Amino acid sequence: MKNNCLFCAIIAGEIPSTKVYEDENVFAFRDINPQAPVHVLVLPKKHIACADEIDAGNAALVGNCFEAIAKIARAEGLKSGYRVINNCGEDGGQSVMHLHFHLIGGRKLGEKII
Ligand code: DGP
Repeated sequence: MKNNCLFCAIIAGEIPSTKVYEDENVFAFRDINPQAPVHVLVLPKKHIACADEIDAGNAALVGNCFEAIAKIARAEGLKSGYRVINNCGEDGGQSVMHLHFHLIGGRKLGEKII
């Protein structure tokens, strides 16, 4: 756990959240400002600041996150698809510096950057 990290505090239960999934390595909760009917943040419990810090020593946790994403998507009934987004760093628009994946779905998603 990193001091002054909002998402570490949420994982520790110090700040309330609407949890949708938890296992040994992964925590997931509903975004406070949902952009779609389903908008869940999926993150490794271990503090990794951003995608730029992924390396051979922690990459398995990213795989764990994507395993969780598939489970959550099924549990949320996202049968016809969804989008997974990661914002990295200042230019990428990341506002909370604890690696997280936005799982968004529940409606036909509009504009795509790519
Ligand atoms: P990003 O901009 O990619 O770093 O996404 C951060 C997301 O975190 C943003 O969509 C809003 C969400 N968020 C920020 N603070 C809180 C909070 O206290 N609780 C919850 N549930 N979500 C939060």
